[in-house]
Amino acid sequence: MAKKLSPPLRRKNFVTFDENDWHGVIYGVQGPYYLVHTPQGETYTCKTLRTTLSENPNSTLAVVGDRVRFRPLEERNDVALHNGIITFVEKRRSVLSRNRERRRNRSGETEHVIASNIDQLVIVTSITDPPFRPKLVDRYLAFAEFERLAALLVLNKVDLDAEHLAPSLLKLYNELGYDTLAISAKTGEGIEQLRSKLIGKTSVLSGHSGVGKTTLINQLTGSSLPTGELSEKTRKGAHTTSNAIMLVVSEPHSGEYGYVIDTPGIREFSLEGIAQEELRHLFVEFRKYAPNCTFSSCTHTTEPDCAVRAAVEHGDISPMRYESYLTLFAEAKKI
Ligand SMILES: Nc1nc2c(ncn2[C@@H]2O[C@H](COP(=O)(O)OP(=O)(O)OP(=O)(O)O)[C@@H](O)[C@H]2O)c(=O)[nH]1
Ligand SMILES: [Zn+2]
Repeated sequence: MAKKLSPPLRRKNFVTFDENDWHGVIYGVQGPYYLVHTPQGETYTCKTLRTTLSENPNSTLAVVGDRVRFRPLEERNDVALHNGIITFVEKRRSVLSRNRERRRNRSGETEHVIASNIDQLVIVTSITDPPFRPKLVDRYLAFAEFERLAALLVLNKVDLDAEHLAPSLLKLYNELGYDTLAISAKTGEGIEQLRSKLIGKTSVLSGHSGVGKTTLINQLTGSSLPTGELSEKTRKGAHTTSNAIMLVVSEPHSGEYGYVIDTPGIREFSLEGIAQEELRHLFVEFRKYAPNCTFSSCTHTTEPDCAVRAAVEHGDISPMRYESYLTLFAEAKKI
């Protein structure tokens, strides 16, 4: 028997969480309003109240990606700016936060969360036009390691790969343990495989300008945005406020779906806050060799008898990856 849901509310004051409140996921933030997507594919524009409960103490109350419980308001007319109240925010599995120093701010948060419950980082690159940028890719991968996020490397524009660069790049990153996929957002090659890797998950999209993210998102979402007009508005809003916005990517036959977060602020995240000392642990292929370095504190840059550098010289570690490491190491802060 279907579980009974809370009846819609007449008045929005003094609402407290009820275990029959409805389930939803926040997919966008517009000023004081949260856009909530339900498992049935409906959307509600909700507000939080002082009485809203949270399982995430000292953190941003509600962010994109949050699993929430809410109560719809009885009247759904065009005059009301919102039609639901969030009564409860569930515990976050993971967070992407902007300020790593976690300084206290005026609202008393100890961290400012941009998005939550993320399963994977999708790094979109192009094989050519613009050229593949290994240092940027390795920066994103180090970030994924730091945040303990799974990473998926997408090589776009395979239709332009006259020099057949894709196979060796895919092999390199695959052997490091990262999931990879070659696609063409233009011809549609690999798009369905990518779609299946997004279903049932929340993914954050990253990649520099011109690699084809917008073309790709258009291919993947088609008309599956929760509500076209509203989402278009929030997308524009996101550019000025850096609020995250999630898009729904669905599988038309099965009705299964996943969420993709595409936000300028997240696209440009950096390794700011990651110290040199931490960076050496974020290049996965170093882990096998590092215990054989003479110094346990070896940074694999200038120390004598460095097993990582020896592995680079023997061709066991990619020189391209090692170059990326040196660049990121030079940028990272000493502690
Ligand atoms: N040949 C080819 N061109 C592509 C492909 N994907 C995208 N493009 C083209 O690449 C250019 C940039 O694509 P966009 O989708 O705007 O790239 P973007 O990553 O969203 O760029 P920003 O909006 O600047 O972040 C456009 O001219 C696209 O038509 C592809 O798979 N093959
Ligand atoms: Zn070393």
